[in-house]
Amino acid sequence: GPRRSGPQLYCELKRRTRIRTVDGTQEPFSSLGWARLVPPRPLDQIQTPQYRTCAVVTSAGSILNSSLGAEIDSHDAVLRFNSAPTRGFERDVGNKTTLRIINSQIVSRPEHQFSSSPLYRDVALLLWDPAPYSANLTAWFLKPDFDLFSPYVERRRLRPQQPFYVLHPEFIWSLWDLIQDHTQDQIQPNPPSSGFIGIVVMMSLCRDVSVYEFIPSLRRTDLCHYYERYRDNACTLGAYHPLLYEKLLLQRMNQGTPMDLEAKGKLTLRGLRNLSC
Ligand code: NCC
Repeated sequence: GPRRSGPQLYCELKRRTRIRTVDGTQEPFSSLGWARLVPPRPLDQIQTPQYRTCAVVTSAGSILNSSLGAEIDSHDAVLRFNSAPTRGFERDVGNKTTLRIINSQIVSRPEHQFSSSPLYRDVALLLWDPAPYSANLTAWFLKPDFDLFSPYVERRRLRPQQPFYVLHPEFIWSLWDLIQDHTQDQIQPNPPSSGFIGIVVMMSLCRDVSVYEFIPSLRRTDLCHYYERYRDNACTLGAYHPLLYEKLLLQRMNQGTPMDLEAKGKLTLRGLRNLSC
């Protein structure tokens, strides 16, 4: 699509994406009684009034030795991803976690110990799975990438007080459409990364969003995650996810300084709610 300026991108994002979760009003979920299973409060009203400042902490290896922990924890809310720990890494990543976005591998693969690990307790959880683009919910329910539905139902029954949502495939794919429409290349037909999904969620919930190490700082490394020894450049540039395109798009929306980007890997983004478009 045509190259849009930063302010135009904000308005496009606001116009075209609305956070949506599976709320039990559509089949097959309505017949399964999900209207009573999901949290009564919609995700975009999880906090009233709105969070003021929010931090998004990616899992990139380049956050090691950043000493960003205190700055990250000074935000009202902090979003982390999948199985990324804080324990033992507080100096660099902080220790506050308000929300965690998890993909369907986390709830279905035994090594993540979803039902017993403290990582997934006392935080709001947002779960997603790469549904088919058609977003036929019945087809998705019968054949998800990884089985997310039974662990979700089980956790809702066990801990009804925990805010725990399943992101709607239409929301995920609306983000893919947006990325595709703002690049010249044909991008791979796979959903955006948890990182991109999480950043847009926080832009909807918060007035200001600081994102750490989505765009790599000068500490850039092929170390995939700060909490593992595994090395692969694809973690930063993408293979399955259109990660490079996600990064180029958000870099155009940065309101922060080049210094912050280089030294902290920090993008500063405005929340969408108070934009006048
Ligand atoms: O690696 P992952 O992502 O959990 O990372 C969370 C988000 O941080 C950003 N990131 C991460 C590493 C890096 N070097 N640079 C980055 O920018 C990305 O935005 C990323 O989304 C995912 O998106 O859900 C993903 O999950 C993992 C894996 O499933 C989970 O960690 C659970 O083990 C995927 N890896 C595999 O499936 C092998 C990864 O592709 C995407």
